[in-house]
Amino acid sequence: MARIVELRSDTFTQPTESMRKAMAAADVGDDVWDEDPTVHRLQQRAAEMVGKEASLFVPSGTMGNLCALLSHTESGEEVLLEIDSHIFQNEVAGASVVGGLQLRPLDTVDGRMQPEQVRRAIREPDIHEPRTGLLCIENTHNRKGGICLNPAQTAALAEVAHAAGFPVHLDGARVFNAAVALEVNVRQLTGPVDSVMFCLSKGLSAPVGSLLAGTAPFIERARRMRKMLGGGMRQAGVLAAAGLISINEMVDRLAEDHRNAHRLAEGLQGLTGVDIDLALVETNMVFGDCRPPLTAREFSQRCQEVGVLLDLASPYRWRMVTHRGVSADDVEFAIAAVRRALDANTPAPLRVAR
Ligand code: TLP
Repeated sequence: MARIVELRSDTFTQPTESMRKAMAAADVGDDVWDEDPTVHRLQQRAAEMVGKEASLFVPSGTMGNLCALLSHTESGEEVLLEIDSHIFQNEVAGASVVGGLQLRPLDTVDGRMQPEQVRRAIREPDIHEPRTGLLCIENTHNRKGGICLNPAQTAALAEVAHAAGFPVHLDGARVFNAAVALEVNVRQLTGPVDSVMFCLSKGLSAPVGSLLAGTAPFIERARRMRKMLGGGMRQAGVLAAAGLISINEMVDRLAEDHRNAHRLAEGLQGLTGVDIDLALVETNMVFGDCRPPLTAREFSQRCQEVGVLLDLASPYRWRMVTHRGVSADDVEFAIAAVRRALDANTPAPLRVAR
């Protein structure tokens, strides 16, 4: 079979052999009745790792974020968040549809909202206006390149929200990537916020699932929201068993994905028609911009023909994501293949000039 390097997302990671064994052997119960011992172990361990009182196993990051938003707010409130955040761009407006929430996007260059920018966006009490009910932050920030918020930046944003009397939710789908890249304990990134969602099914390689963590009363509310959304699972311990391996054994190896992403970006620099900013590669993502008229779709097609799969971010922007299923050797293969593919084609701008 021809070689394929899967760079579309770290969601493509396959469970490890040890995960499959643990799943087969898991002790299970009915988790809607809160009686699954393996889910309990996962929730306890997850809460401990991120320094919160309790946590809840949910089927996806999207549901974890939505449970958090619904549990923190009342219908009609406004949620402050970054314009390219996953909650604003990629969650099908669930917060508005289900929660009756108004999402207020704040524009940034690199995904890092500034404390003063957030302060200015907070509403004064006024009968005409929605109340500001929540601030959401994202770490790592996906669409802005997998960039990290450090502990000081996280604390400064949380301080603004808390001073105004509303909570902060962290979309930490890849917060362990941030902790590894910054070389800090993940609690330094989760400590300042009121709730955090993180995913098991991305770089941490579990087949399914995310966790939402916060105070015990908050998690009780979130449990009701999960049920309302249809996310109450029964013998979910078969999934939680894999998740325990994710958080216990798969975190440190994320550094390898980060090294591979850096090498990939370095190797692809200087390609005809494609711009990559190496300085923006902080974790496991590489974003690139095609110079018109070369489109990201056309670039992606050329890459696919040589066995390299990537994700489209916008008409001229694409994303490559490294993960456990991509070795250092795969990265070298991908660099050489993409270079060959672009060289073999007359660069798009020249073709137009002719
Ligand atoms: N991100 C996916 C796609 O939906 C874009 C990916 O391939 O990167 N928060 C962040 C920051 C995410 O990147 C994602 C998934 C989620 C939440 C949602 O997680 P799931 O896919 O489990 O619902």
